[in-house]
Amino acid sequence: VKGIGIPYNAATKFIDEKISFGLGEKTAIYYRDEQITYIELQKCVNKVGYALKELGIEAENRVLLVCYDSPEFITSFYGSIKIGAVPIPVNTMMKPGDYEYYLNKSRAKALIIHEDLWENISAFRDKFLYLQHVIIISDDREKLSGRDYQYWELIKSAPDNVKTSYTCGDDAAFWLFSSGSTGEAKGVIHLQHDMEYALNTYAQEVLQITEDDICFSASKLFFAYGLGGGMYFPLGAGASTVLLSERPLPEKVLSIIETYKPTIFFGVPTLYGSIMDYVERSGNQYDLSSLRICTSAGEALPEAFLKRWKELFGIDILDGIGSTEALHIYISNRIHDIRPGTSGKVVPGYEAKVVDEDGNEVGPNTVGDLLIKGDSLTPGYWNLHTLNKEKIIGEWFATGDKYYKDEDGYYTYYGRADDMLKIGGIWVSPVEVENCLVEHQAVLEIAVVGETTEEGLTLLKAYVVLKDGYSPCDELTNELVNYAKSKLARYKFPRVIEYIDELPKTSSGKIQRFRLRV
Ligand code: 3UK
Repeated sequence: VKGIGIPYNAATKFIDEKISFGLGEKTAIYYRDEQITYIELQKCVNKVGYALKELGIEAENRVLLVCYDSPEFITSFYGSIKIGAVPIPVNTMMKPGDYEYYLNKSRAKALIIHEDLWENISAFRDKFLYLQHVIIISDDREKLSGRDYQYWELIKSAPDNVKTSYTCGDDAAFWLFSSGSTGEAKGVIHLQHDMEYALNTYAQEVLQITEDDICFSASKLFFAYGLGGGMYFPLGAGASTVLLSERPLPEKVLSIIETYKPTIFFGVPTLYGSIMDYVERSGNQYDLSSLRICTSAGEALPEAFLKRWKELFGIDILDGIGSTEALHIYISNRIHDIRPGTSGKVVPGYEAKVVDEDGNEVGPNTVGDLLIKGDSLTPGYWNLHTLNKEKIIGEWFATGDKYYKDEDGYYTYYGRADDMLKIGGIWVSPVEVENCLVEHQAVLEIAVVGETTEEGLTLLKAYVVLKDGYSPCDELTNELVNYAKSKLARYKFPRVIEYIDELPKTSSGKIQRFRLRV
């Protein structure tokens, strides 16, 4: 047949090949008290693919996934890909307006969603312009469909085989949404071959992952970082993954590690910090000796954390920088080659350069803009023609990060080129938080910035100018915090509020956020 190219489908590589390579009976997923083998996983992937096809989902149709970390996340993801549809896993902590945006922007025809999350947004259904089918994942597997579909009911009746779509390596496989500084999220497209590229580079070369590994990612699967660490790295290597559907609180994370004995752990700096605080405060002993390596990404890992973690648990943390656009980590420290306080060296398979405003590469120890190159990079953002022209420069991609490289090739993070903040490893737009709080009756003006803690992490801080008739007090501070919590996703409220008389501004009236940064 002409015009279909060399067939390549990521579900073949990450699921079906495992069975043809003899790993069918091996545990792919540990979830609560279940152990799911590769063959069981494959069957469910096929059933989801079949069921979606039956509902009329075709190749290139988008499917939005609002799922907790669970086997259903993985079956929905690969089940969609197998039939050529394009899954879009999104953050489960968002507000109804965000889901309206994701659904309409992507024109997703189907939504696969956990029951309690659907209950939060089902009232807004009329606003979901392209949505045709809702598939609900309930804990009660016997629950029958009402107006919508029940995941388990669909699965039960679907055959466990489905034909793989005629995709090629350069077809879109999935999207991820990444927050932008204006508050509008950008749809980052990823191709069928991208996951294999990240597997063969970072996971193989840096983590040296093998079939014997058990991965546990505290970072959720809907983040690009967690998607690799908790799903396609272990599956691609024929290893196993441990899934945690709940919030990764220190106590929970520690108990998961002791119970399932993972060998590789993926976390963000704030989590490492809160685990260490928790362990030191509680005085309890935890046995994390199953871990051979821990990785950190999302924001720079404070140097002190590395030492403290090593003293507490005897394990190294590998800091590395990745992004949603690159899919995973492209500069990283190595096992036995860690330079604390840096992001490490370029991962084999990628190239990096630091350039000045004219795009010329700068010498060592000079700060500039970080550009990267590598085959897992996004072909572009959905429907953002102008931005694509700014960010994609031939084979190079402008990360938006300031970096410098030393004589030995280690890269050190030097901040963002824009106002975006990383709070707990997750993007927060100061503008979005400001726009929310300025609606509060007491607030005249507000500027939100990142405040660096003693340890080197970033906290969200709001400088507030009050309207006449209001004066600063603890009650008002609490009220403002609760206001933000009720309107925004839960990680976006300011931890610190400081009242000031006026905001620093340019002559044209633009708030000078940089003057407020400390
Ligand atoms: C920042 C870091 C310093 C940096 C991610 C691993 O974080 C991930 O993706 P996002 O799209 O954000 C990307 C941006 O976050 N950043 C990430 N890691 C570091 N800054 N040191 C680090 N180690 O500004 C970068 O441009 O949310 C991380 C794997 C996949 C990912 N998507």
